[in-house]
Amino acid sequence: MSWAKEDLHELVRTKLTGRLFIVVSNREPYIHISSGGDEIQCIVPASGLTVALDPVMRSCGGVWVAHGSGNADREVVDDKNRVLVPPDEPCYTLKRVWLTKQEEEGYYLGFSNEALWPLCHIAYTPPNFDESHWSTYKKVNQIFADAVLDEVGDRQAFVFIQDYHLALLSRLIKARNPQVITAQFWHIPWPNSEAFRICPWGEEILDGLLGNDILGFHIGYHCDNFMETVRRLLEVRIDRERSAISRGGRTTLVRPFPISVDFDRIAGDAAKAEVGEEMENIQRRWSLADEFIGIGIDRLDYTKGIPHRFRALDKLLTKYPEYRKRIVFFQLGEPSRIHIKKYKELNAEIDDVVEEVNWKYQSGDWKPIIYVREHLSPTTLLAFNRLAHFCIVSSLHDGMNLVAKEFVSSRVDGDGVLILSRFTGAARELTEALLINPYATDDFAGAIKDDIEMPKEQRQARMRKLRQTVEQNNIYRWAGNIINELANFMT
Ligand code: GDG
Repeated sequence: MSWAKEDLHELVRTKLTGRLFIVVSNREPYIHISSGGDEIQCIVPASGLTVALDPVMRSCGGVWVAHGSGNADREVVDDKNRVLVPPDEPCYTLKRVWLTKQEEEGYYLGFSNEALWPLCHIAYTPPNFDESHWSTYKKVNQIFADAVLDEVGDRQAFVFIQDYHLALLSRLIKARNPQVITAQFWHIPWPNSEAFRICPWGEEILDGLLGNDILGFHIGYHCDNFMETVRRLLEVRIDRERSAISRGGRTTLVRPFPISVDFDRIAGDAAKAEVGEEMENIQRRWSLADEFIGIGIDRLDYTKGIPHRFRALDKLLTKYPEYRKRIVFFQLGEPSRIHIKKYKELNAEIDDVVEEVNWKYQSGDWKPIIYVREHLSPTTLLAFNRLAHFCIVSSLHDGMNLVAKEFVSSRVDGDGVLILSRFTGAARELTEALLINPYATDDFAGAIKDDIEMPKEQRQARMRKLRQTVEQNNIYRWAGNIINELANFMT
């Protein structure tokens, strides 16, 4: 049975009655921006996490606590730093937490993204453990705890914490209000214990996470890695049957909950006339005729394997020159975390490889890679998803990867091929994709060729199965499974 928005709504109504539902994450789902004049624009950031949770919040109502990062964010909130969102259909509250530049630097760029992000993604980028970043991280977790406790007051509440920025939050909330029930979802992989133990504050992080009643990861493998890490680093009792960890009289359930997307909404939006018009605009703007169109859509991050896909395209065009002038690959997406050196280097590397590959094969008006480095509207992204003959997701390591599920959901024509890295959580479910190892450049190039040559019936049969999988395992099932588990703590 597939889950609908209404089913989640009903579940929330029956199981969470009388409780306040709070989501906490670093990134906010809506950012208010002003570019000088009187007009304030509201944009949706490029982040898998916020894209996934917005439909859940639309269905549950409640409060979302997050860092206010837009330059016009303060102008639209009330005296408790709250604003109703989404702008076109206000149905839940966004409560903003303000951080100073120094706090953002130590907690967000520093500890979260220079230490925990590379620590958890085995993508050969060494983590940077800096004592002052860690102390700011602890301080900011306390700021979030204060904001949550302020909202909870003396009500009964479920707090649903998101991700690696807030590893200490549940412990801090419970220290002041042990009645609050907390679940945390870790959106990125959990490494094996050998990799994790290099973190100088590993035990404090594990202790913080064990403040939760439920701790979720995308796949069972990350749950196993977490349990093994805890077993090696802390004195705990592990119940493998129940997948539970007990420590100091408290128990944390560790469970896989593969995240997903709002299949019906994406499919509905993709079929709209404005997407069709945008497809025509794109074809006109880049004078596209009958080339094979490939796309890659990413937050520009070194874990996404972006240079690796360009090398595979390079290899394809060298080995099979007959495809020259017949393929156009669009790399789309916006820069992220650009204040971190590694990300600056990645941007420079991407520019170099694009330039090199284009220079090598360019002929007349044609070049193989078109690189659009900007924030694109959801309509434009849907138009590209629908125009593409193939979509490449070549992450070196990825908790899930929603781009793959968005591509599948938007293919209302039942066609198109997904080329998907084996090292994504999504590869466990989307087995009808062409699965690749992004490091194996020759095989990767071969997969692009196979895709181009795949007979239509086979392409469509694969896409049919992929669509069934995402339709069944949609975002409402993900949220419903977590809420069902949470409800067991209410007795
Ligand atoms: C983390 C985990 C996990 C990209 N460019 C634009 C834009 N995007 C959107 C995509 C997609 C999202 O950003 C990226 O989602 P991912 O899942 O690929 O990746 P992360 O941000 O790394 O997310 C990941 C996820 O959390 C959820 O648990 O799947 O493994 O790393 O939705 O479409 N959106 C817009 N403009 C752009 O230019 N509007």
